[in-house]
Parts: sequence; C-alpha cells; structure tokens
Amino acid sequence: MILFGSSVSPFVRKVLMFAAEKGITLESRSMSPHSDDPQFVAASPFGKIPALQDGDYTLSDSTAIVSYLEAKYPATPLLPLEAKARGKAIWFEEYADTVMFPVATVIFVNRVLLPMRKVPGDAAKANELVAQQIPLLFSYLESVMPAQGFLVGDSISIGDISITCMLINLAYSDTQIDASKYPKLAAYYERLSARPSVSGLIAAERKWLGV
Ligand SMILES: N[C@@H](CCC(=O)N[C@@H](CS)C(=O)NCC(=O)O)C(=O)O
Repeated sequence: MILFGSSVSPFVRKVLMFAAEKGITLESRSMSPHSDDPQFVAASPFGKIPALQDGDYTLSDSTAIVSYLEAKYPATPLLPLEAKARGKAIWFEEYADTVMFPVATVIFVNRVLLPMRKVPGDAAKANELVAQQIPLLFSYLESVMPAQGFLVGDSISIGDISITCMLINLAYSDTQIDASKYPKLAAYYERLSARPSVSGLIAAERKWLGV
C-alpha cells in the first residue's frame, strides 16, 4: 500500500501514526498537494494529501483512509467498538481536523513553511492566532484531558492520534503548551509524542523543516 503525501501535513502524519500503531506497513511516498504525479492524481481527485493506493483501489482523505485500514485490519482497534467510546473518539478526530486545523495551519504556514521557502510569512497573523485562539483550543483540551492514559478508554484511539498530530505542528511553530496553565495537556503531549509510532517521524520532520 502506498501513502502519498508529506508527513509534515498533520493529516498525512495521522495516517502514518495510525498504521504504525496497528503494525501495518505503508510505503510512504512524499508528495506535495496538487502534484502532477499520475499515480497521485489518480488517487487524489482534488489534489489533497494524504491519498492511498492499495492495488487498483485508491482513496483520498485521512478519515476515509483510516476507516478503510481499520476495516481491513481489525486487530488492535483504534476506532473503539463500544458505541459511546466510538462517538467520543470520532469527536476528538473532528475537533482536531475541523477546529484545531484551521488555526494550526495558518500558524504553521506563516511561522515555518513560508520562511523555510524563503518567503516572508505573515508573522502578525500567526501571533494574533496564538494570542487569541490557542488559549481557547488548549483550555478545552485541558478540560477533557485525563491525568494519565488516553482521551477515550484504556488504549490509544483515533482521537488521540488526530489531536497529537495537530499539536506536533503547533510545537514546530513555536507554540508550546505552557505546563503551568495546561498541566494535563502538556503531560499528555509528552507521553503521546514519545510513542514509537510517531517519534521517528518527528525527528525526521524537525530535521527537514529546520525547527
Ligand atoms: N479532510 C482532509 C484534509 C486534507 C488536507 O486539507 N490536506 C492539505 C495539506 S495539510 C492539502 O492537501 N491542502 C491542499 C488543498 O487544500 O488544496 C483529510 O483529512 O485528509
């Protein structure tokens, strides 16, 4: 199975971490959005990353891809089987993808990605989001965070993976979690980002991004 997309995208990293937690081997093929690579174009009709190719089957969108992988490899479930737990895990995935991402991506692009490409970023816009939006995002997470373990149940789920992958992009963007204000969130991020399923990616991405 080939996964197209650069892992500095939190959506691509989500799929790579998900696969690693399940022990699934994916061939990770680094790809920018809107690449004209014919295999990628066939897998991603709107040019977004990630996209998957599994033989003659193709799929775009991280949520669709992890759902496919979960159904194909049901061992070590990362989408909880119990109804209430499943609902909460998907909520945290959606919170990461639709509430955190619009904020995190503007900060990441302006503080890290554009400067890496020698294009000036809008530092004022990033600073404004860090000052005004990040406290709202982190306060909510702190309010739902357990002192130990995971967001839902006794084991890691798609909710943890999605939230962690979004926090990683914020960490690259000099948006650290202040442990004096958000102690449970800070400890959670330390635990989750140290997992072997993602720690190697973080080291490689930091090197590539120069952060
Ligand atoms: N909902 C999609 C979002 C994917 C997405 O927006 N990826 C970004 C990179 S982080 C992208 O490809 N952007 C290019 C574009 O939106 O045209 C998913 O979960 O995969």
